[in-house]
Amino acid sequence: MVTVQSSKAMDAAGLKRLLGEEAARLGFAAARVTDLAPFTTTRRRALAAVGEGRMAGMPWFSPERIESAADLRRRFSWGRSIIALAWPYSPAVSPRRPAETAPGKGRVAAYATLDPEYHALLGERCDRLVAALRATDPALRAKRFIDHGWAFDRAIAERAGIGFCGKNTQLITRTAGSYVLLASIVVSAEMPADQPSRKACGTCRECLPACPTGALLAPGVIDAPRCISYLTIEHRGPIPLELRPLMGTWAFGCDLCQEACPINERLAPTPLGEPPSLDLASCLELDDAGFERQFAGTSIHRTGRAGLARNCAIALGNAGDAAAVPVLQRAAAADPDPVVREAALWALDRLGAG
Ligand code: B12
Ligand code: SF4
Ligand code: SF4
Repeated sequence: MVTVQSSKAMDAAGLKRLLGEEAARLGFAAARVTDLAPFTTTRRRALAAVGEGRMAGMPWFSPERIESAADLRRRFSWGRSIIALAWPYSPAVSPRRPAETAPGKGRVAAYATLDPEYHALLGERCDRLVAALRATDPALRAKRFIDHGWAFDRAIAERAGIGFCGKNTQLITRTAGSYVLLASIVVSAEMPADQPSRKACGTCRECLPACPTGALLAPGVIDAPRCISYLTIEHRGPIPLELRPLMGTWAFGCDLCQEACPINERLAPTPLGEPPSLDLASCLELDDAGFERQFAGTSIHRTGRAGLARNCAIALGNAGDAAAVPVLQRAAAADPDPVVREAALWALDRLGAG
């Protein structure tokens, strides 16, 4: 009896070793394991966020999803372990040295430079990881989650000890700071669970005032409808007038609360040579076919043509460069989407050319 138990324990430990080796070989920055116990604190926080309107505009982030994500055993009764994975990416700039964009350019979140875009990239790597584990046990069952809200990726990573959640709500790792994307895989194999990280932000609060829209209401608490990432990527329709001047030249996503973080100064991967950017005028003038040609298969595709054009019009208004007046006038008169026409009119007004 004793022999059987210890050999089982060795199998679990061996599988976990294989997981670590394969994940590193595939390029993950970290791979750790937690169990399927419910995420009661995150469930409470997520329900409060929805109830208090801090997730407004994302109806897919529903109480049904929250309940399912909070207790993955409900849908995956065969699950015995959750694998938490982090994929590193390069920041735009050396952290804490804010990126300057050239005239006419709009800023783009650094994760959007991953090619292929990260859902496809991480999906393929997760499948290869599962295939390696399955080679030891063809009956192994697995279900992967990448970002879609049916699993709490940050809470899983936090409990598995991949890092801790900072005051900017980002999961901060030892290997790549907060410049990681997360994936989670429920598997039917038993593996020893890792311990959560004991690190925390301490007395630092630098990210809170770095947020230009005041979306970080308090440590760990975000008002998503005020976040530039939400406004430029998820939000459909006109952007609230009072937030537009605060968005600067961000055309897709926002990295400011990561760029402000001193932990990233030490731990983030080597920055990209140049901050990723878009040519605002040419993106404002794209038609549907041009948008598809330029952005199909990239993260930026998520905005749709009109969403990106709206963002570019607002960024041109905020950039304060009168050279943008002609392109804004053309968009205000002729863009097929009323939201883009209105954003262009707003930008012209802001440039004093309305
Ligand atoms: C909805 C969503 C958004 C929304 C809302 C963000 C939010 N913080 O909830 C919007 C559109 C604003 C957004 C923006 C971004 N997102 Co997003 N998003 C998600 C998504 C789909 C769900 C997040 C969720 O469940 N939120 C609900 C709350 C309760 O959960 P949470 O933030 O994960 O909660 C942790 C902390 O906030 C903290 N916490 C929560 N409440 C409180 C309260 C107190 C008092 C305390 C102390 C702590 C605390 O504890 C939780 C973990 O235990 C996840 C993918 C996923 N399925 O998990 C990606 C995800 C969180 N996003 C991600 C990224 C990269 C971003 C952006 C950086 C993109 C960009 N560059 O533009 C920005 C960052 C903005 C920010 N500061 O968070 C990554 C995060 C990677 C990381 N290192 O953390 C994820 C995990 C996607 C992925 N699979 O990689 N996102
Ligand atoms: S991503 Fe930008 S807008 Fe959103 S919370 Fe961070 S700094 Fe604020
Ligand atoms: S800037 Fe400071 S408070 Fe904010 S996440 Fe980084 S360490 Fe934490």
